Amino acid sequence: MGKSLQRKKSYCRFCHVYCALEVETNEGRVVKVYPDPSDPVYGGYTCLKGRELAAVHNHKDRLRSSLKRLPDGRYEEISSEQAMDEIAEKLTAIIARDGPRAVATYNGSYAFQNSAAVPVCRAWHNGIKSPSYYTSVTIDQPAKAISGLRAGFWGAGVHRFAEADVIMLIGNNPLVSHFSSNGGLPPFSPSSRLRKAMKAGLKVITVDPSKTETASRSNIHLAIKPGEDPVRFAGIIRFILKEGLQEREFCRDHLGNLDALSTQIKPFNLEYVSARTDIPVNDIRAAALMFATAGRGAALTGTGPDMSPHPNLTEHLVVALNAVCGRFNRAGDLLNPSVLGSNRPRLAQAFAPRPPPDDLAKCRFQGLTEIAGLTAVGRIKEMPVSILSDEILTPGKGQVKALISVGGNPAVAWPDQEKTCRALEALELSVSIDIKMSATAKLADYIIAPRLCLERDDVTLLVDSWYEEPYSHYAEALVEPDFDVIEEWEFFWGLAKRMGTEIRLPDGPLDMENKPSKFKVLENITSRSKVPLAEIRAQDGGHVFEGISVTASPPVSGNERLEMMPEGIDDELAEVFSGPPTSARDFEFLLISQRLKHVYNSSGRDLDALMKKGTTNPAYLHPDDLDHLGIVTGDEILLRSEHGQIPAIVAVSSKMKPGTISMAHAWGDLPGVETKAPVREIGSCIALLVSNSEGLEKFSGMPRFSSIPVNVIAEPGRA
Ligand SMILES: Nc1nc2c(c(=O)[nH]1)N[C@H]1C(S)=C(S)[C@@H](COP(=O)(O)OP(=O)(O)OC[C@H]3O[C@@H](n4cnc5c(=O)[nH]c(N)nc54)[C@H](O)[C@@H]3O)O[C@H]1N2
Ligand SMILES: Nc1nc2c(c(=O)[nH]1)N[C@H]1C(S)=C(S)[C@@H](COP(=O)(O)OP(=O)(O)OC[C@H]3O[C@@H](n4cnc5c(=O)[nH]c(N)nc54)[C@H](O)[C@@H]3O)O[C@H]1N2
Ligand code: SF4
Ligand SMILES: [Mo]
Repeated sequence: MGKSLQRKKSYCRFCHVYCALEVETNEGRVVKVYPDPSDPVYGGYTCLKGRELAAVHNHKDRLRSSLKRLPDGRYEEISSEQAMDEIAEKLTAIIARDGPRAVATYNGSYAFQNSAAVPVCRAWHNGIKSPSYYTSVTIDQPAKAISGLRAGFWGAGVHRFAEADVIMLIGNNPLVSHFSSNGGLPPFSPSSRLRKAMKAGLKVITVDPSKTETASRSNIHLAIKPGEDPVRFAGIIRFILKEGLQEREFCRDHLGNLDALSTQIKPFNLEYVSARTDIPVNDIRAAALMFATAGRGAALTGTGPDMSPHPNLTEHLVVALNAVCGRFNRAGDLLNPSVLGSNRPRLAQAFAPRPPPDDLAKCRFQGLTEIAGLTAVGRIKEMPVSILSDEILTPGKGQVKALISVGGNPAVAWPDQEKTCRALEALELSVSIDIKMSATAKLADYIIAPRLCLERDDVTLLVDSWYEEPYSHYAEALVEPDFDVIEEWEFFWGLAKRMGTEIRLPDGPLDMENKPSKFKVLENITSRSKVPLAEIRAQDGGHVFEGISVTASPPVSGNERLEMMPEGIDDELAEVFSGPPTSARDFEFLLISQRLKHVYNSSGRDLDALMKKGTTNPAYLHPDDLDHLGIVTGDEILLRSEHGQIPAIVAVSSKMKPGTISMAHAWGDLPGVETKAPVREIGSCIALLVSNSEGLEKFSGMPRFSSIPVNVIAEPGRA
């Protein structure tokens, strides 16, 4: 970390995609970032957000010291050591009085960008023996984990993109979001990757109410009515079975109760599906044929259907569709190498669902429990976020009294914003680890100022299993801040040391006397990796480790089956067949969730270059809907759901499906601020439209963040 102008390799952590960069530093300061064209996977790809990384580091509003809120509401700077002393003391007292369950942590999107934060937080939590461990996963796509717990999973996973003849992307827009599920478009330089694959013959089917960037490039785009994915899946599976297009041998050997599923989806004929989904029969048939007659390639979802009604059913039907078409890797098939993953064989066999662990913590609301068990993507063990505000607000045994939010912004991201904010204020102790005074930080007792990505070591752990190449990148800290900021994991290590608890990682407990280096912590976390971490660190930038190749292993047991008809699926199918909920019929529009290129959830809104792309989260509507409502681009409207109402600024888009409105989430500010600051300048918060008690999904508590029935009030002044 020298004092003069230097240019070194690193990677971006503005989002979860970790594009390779070259970073110019001077006098311990980040000056500018450049794409790294020599990187073997990213090939010089970056997006507009990543190119602002220097501005993020040098931002005038960035917290350069931790803060403590005083009784009169003012903030006072506090050293991180002093903050940890005080917080540890308070937590110890709360645990002594109310038990460990009263202490909760919430890992938001930026906890996941620090490769040590989530594992160390989880281990800290285990150390204090509190089940109140929460992450944004349960307000994202928890249905993917739930489907694995109910149907079981295939050990070697679905076919990957590299060899696919077809992919079906449902409510996933990787060209903007850079998000991919297994089998999807690897989001590393996704546009050119897609172009190359399509040139080589890949067929792409997209299912999205909106003609997204990805949909525009696909062979078939099904502009589905939001929320009707389970109907379309049921119809497609029925069609495939009726036409005999399934992979019979695979179905016979590996699927359980396919007949029962087949009987239950009988009513979903193509005409019915077309009427419900608003997709022409011929298009549904063409997509089903294109998918089923291809040799390889998977169907997969993004957030769209997983935030709409019946996500668990949708995800179950995704598994069923891939299973019926035999789109799982067999012994000898190439798998993503996962350099940081272990050498454990990936078995080409079904793993039947296991009974849930008998020590699941019970939530106090909605009959929910801890979500725990083994899924295709690993073990899950956490509590559902959607009802955490009730766990905080409702007195009684098990009440949550302290919350540490790590790189998250509950005040704009959790459902029912008004209740969330009441809960955050009601906490006896609220800590937020955040780079700025976010909406959530404004309600915290302590705001811990963290190191930013170019100030810390990290390795590409989060997306390790998404790389098709044996690639990994270890980035060392490039600048050393001359102010008091700490990493998220250091904060938990500091608390554990003071509280006398342990932090046990895969390779054993951390030294609690002398703080280990980040490298040592990461070495512990990745102790079973295929390449030693030191070797990855020794490379100059991202590196493909030639010679590492992983294939699916032969089955050990042929007796286990994927369960096609787990308990409850029949009722869910019957409920779906009975039509949309009656309440939805009182509303004219369905509001869907969609990501914007220039922000990452609530991040990016303080960066001038990004805000040139827009300072609000517009409500996108089809031109016909504008005509019908008598409104034009730039007008201010009100959106009213069963739960609440928000202002919004109209933007016309012929890509929208008529009757559908799209808006990005996590905009706006605290509810009080929103009424004062103009929606054109700060946007508005969809969480005000979403309930955390009505319509929660079974098992996960997932709220309805998409397909929200709303009405438009075109002249708010007169409302
Ligand atoms: N209505 C609606 N609600 C939704 C969704 C939706 O589609 N619609 N999507 C859901 C989904 S998928 C998710 S993942 C959640 C997201 O929920 P959250 O993760 O809770 O929300 P973010 O806005 O991503 O919060 C990130 C916070 O981290 C801070 N931050 C930025 N950089 C750093 C850093 O380097 N270190 C630390 N410690 N903090 C940093 C930011 O300032 C910000 O306050 O929202 C969910 N909520
Ligand atoms: N630039 C940027 N990138 C991001 C984020 C961001 O805020 N900005 N957020 C990050 C996060 S937290 C996540 S979880 C990922 C999410 O990654 P994605 O899931 O790819 O997110 P989106 O781009 O919103 O794509 C979701 C799509 O679902 C469609 N959709 C909505 N409702 C329905 C429905 O009922 N059925 C169907 N079939 N489609 C529907 C929407 O029109 C939208 O195109 O993105 C991550 N990447
Ligand atoms: S896609 Fe953009 S924000 Fe995400 S890592 Fe790459 S450059 Fe950074
Ligand atoms: Mo997310």
